[in-house]
Amino acid sequence: MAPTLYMIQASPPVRAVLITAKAIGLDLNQKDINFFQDEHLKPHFLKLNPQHTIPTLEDEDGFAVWDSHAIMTYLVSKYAKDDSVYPQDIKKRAVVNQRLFFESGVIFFHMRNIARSLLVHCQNFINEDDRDGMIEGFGLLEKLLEGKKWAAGDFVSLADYSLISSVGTAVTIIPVDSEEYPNLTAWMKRCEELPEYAANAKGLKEAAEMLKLRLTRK
Ligand SMILES: N[C@@H](CCC(=O)N[C@@H](CS)C(=O)NCC(=O)O)C(=O)O
Repeated sequence: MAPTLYMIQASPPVRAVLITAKAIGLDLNQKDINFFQDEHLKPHFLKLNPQHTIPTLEDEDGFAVWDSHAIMTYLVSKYAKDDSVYPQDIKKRAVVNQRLFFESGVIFFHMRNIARSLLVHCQNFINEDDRDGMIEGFGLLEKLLEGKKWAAGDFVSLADYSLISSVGTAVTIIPVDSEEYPNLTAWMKRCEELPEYAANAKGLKEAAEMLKLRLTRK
């Protein structure tokens, strides 16, 4: 039976998992969680994931795991035909992992703060600290990409899937100048051309529309 992914399309970490599943040719049973009705806080969901975050994955025998990075590495380890997007080679894997933790601790940290302030607290502006933090994150990624085609080097990996889901969302409201960030801009374009990127498109559009709508509210 296909693993079940509890999700909403607009969420960047959900989209990172969807890109991964598409890349490895895995069908997921996609189950929408209604945030606006607090479905993630209902007992049946809390039993699966007491941290009440999406994405959450449920696989056979009631096995549950959450956090997109943990889900992505689990799915590849269990279901992928080869290790290309998450190499067994210890050093290559260490670099992929570093980028995944960078996404989690730096880029998504700021993206989540921004999304919360706009969508949960109904602000119509981005807090200066969050904007500065995100811009600093863009700058670090620009440096990480120096001389590299992909986030972890010369191969497409889970690092690209994770980073493009949140960076691609962030730039819809904090645009980056291609002259100031040439590596970042070229990398985003390369990611958009990957066939598996299609799994990101619908949710990205939804997220961008929601965020921009809040920013234009009086
Ligand atoms: N680091 C986590 C972040 C997950 C996360 O914060 N998801 C948000 C939606 S984008 C969420 O579930 N928020 C609801 C909550 O925290 O109660 C991941 O990569 O999965």
